[in-house]
Amino acid sequence: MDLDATRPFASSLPGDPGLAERMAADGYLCLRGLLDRDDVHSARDAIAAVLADEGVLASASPVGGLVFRGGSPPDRGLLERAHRRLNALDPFTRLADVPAIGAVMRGLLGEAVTTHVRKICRVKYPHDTYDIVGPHQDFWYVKGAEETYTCWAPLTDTDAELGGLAVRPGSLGGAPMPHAQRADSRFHGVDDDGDEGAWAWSPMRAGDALVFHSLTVHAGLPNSSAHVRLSVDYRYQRAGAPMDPSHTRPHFD
Ligand SMILES: O=C(O)CCC(=O)C(=O)O
Repeated sequence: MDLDATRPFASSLPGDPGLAERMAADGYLCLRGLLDRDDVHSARDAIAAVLADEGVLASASPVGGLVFRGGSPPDRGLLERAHRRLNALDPFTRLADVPAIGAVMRGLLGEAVTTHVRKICRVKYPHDTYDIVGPHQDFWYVKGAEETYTCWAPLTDTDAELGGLAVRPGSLGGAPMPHAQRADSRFHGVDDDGDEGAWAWSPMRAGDALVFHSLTVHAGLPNSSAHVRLSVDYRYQRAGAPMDPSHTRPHFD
């Protein structure tokens, strides 16, 4: 995706009473500064310490810029082991339930909101295009209730090189779309019509968050930097609504 051709995210203010209407129109909210940067940095540091310990970073100092050690991306065994350790990190799991996200979710879903146990720490290695999630709807993966929202937040500032997430505004309102296995990625996705102007993307700062509906088409972007990209995605739905069993267990469980 040519990021120069995309439009910038429209920002929303966390306390705005019109957030639900905005979500209905655009399918996403870009909430600048929603999260406390200290909380985000605590999650980043805890995750980076595990990655440094697993030998993935160039520097044993976790915050040494998250520079990748180079060579091939970690193999599946290391990935699974690392993710099991990441799932147990308190600053990573706690961030999903901070009051700021809770208030946004209650505005969208009503008072009784459930956070999915399956919280995902995305570790995107430089130039590992096979691990890039192309255009897709989360509903295809999440199943359960269509009225599920994802909160995606970078744990470091992101720019065009680091990539981040792009969304296709207004794609909400449609039905679940068919997904097919991509030839060039380990993920399934939807066909994209190639209209880059229909996509939104902007650089983000640690503390910013994107919240989107499970039917909103969005895409992870390639990481062409020398750094590992860290982000989290957490999911929320109405308490009591159907939930796929895979979302009642940790990622890589
Ligand atoms: O972080 C990424 O690269 C992709 C994340 C994503 O697609 C999602 O949270 O649904």
